[in-house]
Amino acid sequence: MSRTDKGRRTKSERAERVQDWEADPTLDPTPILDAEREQGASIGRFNLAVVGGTGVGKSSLINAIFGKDSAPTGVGMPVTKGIDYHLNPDGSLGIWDFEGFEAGSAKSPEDHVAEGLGEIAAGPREQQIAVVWYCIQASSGRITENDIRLIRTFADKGLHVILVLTKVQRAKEGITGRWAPSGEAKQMLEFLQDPRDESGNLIDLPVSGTVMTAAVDQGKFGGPKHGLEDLLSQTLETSPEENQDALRVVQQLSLPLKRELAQRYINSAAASAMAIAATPIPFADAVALAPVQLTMMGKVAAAYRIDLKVVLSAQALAQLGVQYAGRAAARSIVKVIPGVGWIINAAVAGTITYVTGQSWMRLCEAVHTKKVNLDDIEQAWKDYGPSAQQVLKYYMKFARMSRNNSRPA
Ligand SMILES: Nc1nc2c(ncn2[C@@H]2O[C@H](COP(=O)(O)OP(=O)(O)OP(=O)(O)O)[C@@H](O)[C@H]2O)c(=O)[nH]1
Ligand SMILES: [Mg+2]
Repeated sequence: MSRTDKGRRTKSERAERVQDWEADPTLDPTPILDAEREQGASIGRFNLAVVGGTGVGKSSLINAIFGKDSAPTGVGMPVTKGIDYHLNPDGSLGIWDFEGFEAGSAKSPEDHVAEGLGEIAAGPREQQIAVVWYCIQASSGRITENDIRLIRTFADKGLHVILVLTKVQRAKEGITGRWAPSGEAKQMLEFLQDPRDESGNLIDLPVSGTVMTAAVDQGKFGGPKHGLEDLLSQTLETSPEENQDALRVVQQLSLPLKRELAQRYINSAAASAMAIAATPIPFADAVALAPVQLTMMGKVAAAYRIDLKVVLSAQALAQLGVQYAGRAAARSIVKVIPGVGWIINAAVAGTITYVTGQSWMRLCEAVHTKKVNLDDIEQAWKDYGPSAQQVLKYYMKFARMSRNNSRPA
């Protein structure tokens, strides 16, 4: 009985307090935009070199992994004869297109490539190649000596080469029901497993990996498209660490890869929030957490390549800041946590920041996949905001974590 009374009283008390905090003129949402811009700039550009004969399916692969607006079309910036550099519209992807030279000209293809690579290496830092896709159409059945020399040329310059077999046809195996390469692709695979020249000597083929792909469905005799996730994950593993986040951002094929990055920003924001509230802060000062949360939100948006200035009006952006960060968010969450009262300690600060980040990440994902229009932020927050269950779950986690942190070593 007294318990119910107490609960009711607290609830109405809370309702009164909430009124004062509804309008929060001190909350400035610009850190979101700043963080988004800075993050975009610090992550930088991913540069991919693509080598392969005309029509082998290079553009189709690029489209499949980086989205429709990314493949080289029209004229790029010719850097050296036969080697073009193409940038996507927002400058997050650079593609070095090695295709405009042919065997039989005055200079050998490998001399040509070596010279081009020298020029690229001497060029700006933001244009340096992270990884090379050497594309060969599987139906050719073999790798030519010319291919082998070119692959060695890239490797000699310290670049990692992924051998990409394109238009690989597959058929379902009778017994296992698994898809396996068929026709010439099968022959090619057998060759690659033990590459030998005509006299039976092992061929030195300095590649970091081989991927079998089909960028489009190939009907009855070739099966559905395949190998794209594999190409993406090998590209990520093969790229220098300093380029990996740029790839996570610019690729459009895998949500988990973006989530990995966003989750890292959320974890580090939650840790900062816990540090801010290591000495508990009064609830009325919850706005002290806003910059951490808004910065986190800007970074997460950048991971999904959402240009908030484009998708949101100034008013919606301001509303977003209030909705997700500072006291309004703290209020909606603290209501759910039992017995914390009106003090924000490390566990509460960590929980608030973490669940806000998770909700925002899910919302960004929905915008990225075009399921949601961010301009309708109020409705979106209703659908994607944290549930009471989630808040409780993470509060337990953060409470445990902060107890462990405060325990003497
Ligand atoms: N069967 C099949 N066709 C494909 C595949 N990938 C691409 N194609 C087709 O092959 C043709 C050439 O593909 P592109 O992606 O334009 O090849 P590219 O290497 O960029 O060609 P260039 O830029 O002209 O050198 C197009 O008609 C594609 O639809 C595949 O995996 N299987
Ligand atoms: Mg092309």
